[in-house]
Amino acid sequence: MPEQSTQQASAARAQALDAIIIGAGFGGMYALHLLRGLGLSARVYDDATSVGGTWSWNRYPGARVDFPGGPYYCYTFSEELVREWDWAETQPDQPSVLAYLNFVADKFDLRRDIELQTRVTSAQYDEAAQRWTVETNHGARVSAQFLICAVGTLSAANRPNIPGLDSFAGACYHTGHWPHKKVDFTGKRVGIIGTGSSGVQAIPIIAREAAHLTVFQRTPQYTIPAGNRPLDPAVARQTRDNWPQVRQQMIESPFGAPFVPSTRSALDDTPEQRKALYETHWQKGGLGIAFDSYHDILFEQAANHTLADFVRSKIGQIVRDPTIAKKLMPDYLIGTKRQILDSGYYETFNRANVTLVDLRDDPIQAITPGGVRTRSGEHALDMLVLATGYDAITGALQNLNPRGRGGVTLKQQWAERFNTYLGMAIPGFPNLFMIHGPETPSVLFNMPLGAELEGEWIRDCIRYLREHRLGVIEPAPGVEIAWGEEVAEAASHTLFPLTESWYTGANIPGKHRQFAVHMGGPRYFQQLSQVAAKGYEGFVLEPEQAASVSA
Ligand code: NA7
Repeated sequence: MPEQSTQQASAARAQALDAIIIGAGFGGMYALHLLRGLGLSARVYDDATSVGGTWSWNRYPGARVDFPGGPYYCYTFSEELVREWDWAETQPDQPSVLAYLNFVADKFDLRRDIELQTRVTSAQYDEAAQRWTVETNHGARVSAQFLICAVGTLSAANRPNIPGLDSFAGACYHTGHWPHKKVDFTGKRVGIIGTGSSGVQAIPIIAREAAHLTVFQRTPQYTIPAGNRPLDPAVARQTRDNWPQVRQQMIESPFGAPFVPSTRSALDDTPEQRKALYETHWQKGGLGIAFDSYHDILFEQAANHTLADFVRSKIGQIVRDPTIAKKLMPDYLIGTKRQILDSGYYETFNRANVTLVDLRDDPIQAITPGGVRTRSGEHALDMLVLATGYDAITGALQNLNPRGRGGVTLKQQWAERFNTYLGMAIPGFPNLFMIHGPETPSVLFNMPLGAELEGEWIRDCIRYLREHRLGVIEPAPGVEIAWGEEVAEAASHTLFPLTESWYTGANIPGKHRQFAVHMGGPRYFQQLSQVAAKGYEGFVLEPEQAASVSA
């Protein structure tokens, strides 16, 4: 049998669907809902025990939405859903968001097409059949015309390569793989490595429970009070009553949040005026201080320094021991690492049972069975928390490692640098779509809303292909280069690339440096619409083979 026919026969033997979706978080769940709306057969696979994606995995103490939360961090497509769900707080905690996503799964009857605790072990494109064949760890073999990767931007945990880590005798947890049962720190000597969003959220809570908490800090962080509070019923009501306008405002705002961007430069004001404005935002809490106070905080170094100085002065006021305060003071450009929101983080270092180890002066040499050894000596520990982050944005896709045309794997394709078209598609990987892929606004936009807009674009694209009897969509040769240049160009107008962060790939040893986020916000989504309006400009479309569409 010629090779092509063998492949076609083999793909045909696999159970046939229209679409396979990997990931049951915000993006994957909505993609399923949308594709069902087209009358397509689709199945979602997820390794987790529940729907919810990152909200199913990140059960560490203190995990909360660190974006403008209730009532804005949610699905926006259904006014009925918006009316049915009450957010209790402005910064919903992990159990609330997970409960919400479970509610959504039930409301839209999603579960019958979601297979949990099921890992996709291989995904291979069959060129002759114009289909993907996917295998799972339970031995299932399924084929589909479309593969939608909604695998999450912060889901491939970064387990640090520290000598002796496996030798630690006590319990050791990564924040992104937290046990489902409550972890009891009572009476324990606990160590935590990492002071990103996860560490900063967990540290105050663990400190209240543990006998002693040792914080191993490599880079100090600017964090802003979250200002979490019960959601004002009047705000909730007004938002619901004006939902189409609120939604539209979020779609048009730079970060997908209901901010009205300021038109003033930080340098237009006197130091006293600036301080007064920053103080107002600080007392209110939330990201407004960085994104809403002045328009140039993330664009002009001099403007940025004014806010960085303000936050450093706050650290100096809050933390009683000046030596500890100094160790907690960052010197990078504020906002250019993931901006953190906290609930009592700096205050925690006034506690007698908390020790800060500054790894810049006192690096970790090894983890031992009994604790963490730094240059200055051994820190005896019963429990260890790794709040060391993720191989962000590209890690989960590369772990999935689909095989595209010619059997080329994604790891091979992205060995030097990742390349995409619109952040939605990858050259050489036909009929594969990503939600929150690299080179989309993803983590710098309201993620549920971004996932919706991307999912709707994919749905419309698939409808177009079906209507025009097209079997394949794939980026045209070279479009990824122009797209990469555009993403880099958009970032270059901001201060983000000047700081080593997981946006640039700097947090993973050996990972190449490439800015992974499209900074265009609303402009990005307009571009998606324009590409669609021009018949999927920049893509090569191929006619349908008889075998590509499942019966
Ligand atoms: P982050 O923001 O990547 O933070 C990871 C932290 O871990 C950060 O402080 C790192 O220091 C530190 N880290 C990583 N590796 C090491 C090693 N080997 N030694 C010491 N310290 C280390 O991840 P998060 O989970 O906190 O945040 C992701 C969240 O962003 C997500 O959950 C959302 O809430 C938004 P570094 O700064 O690299 O020096």
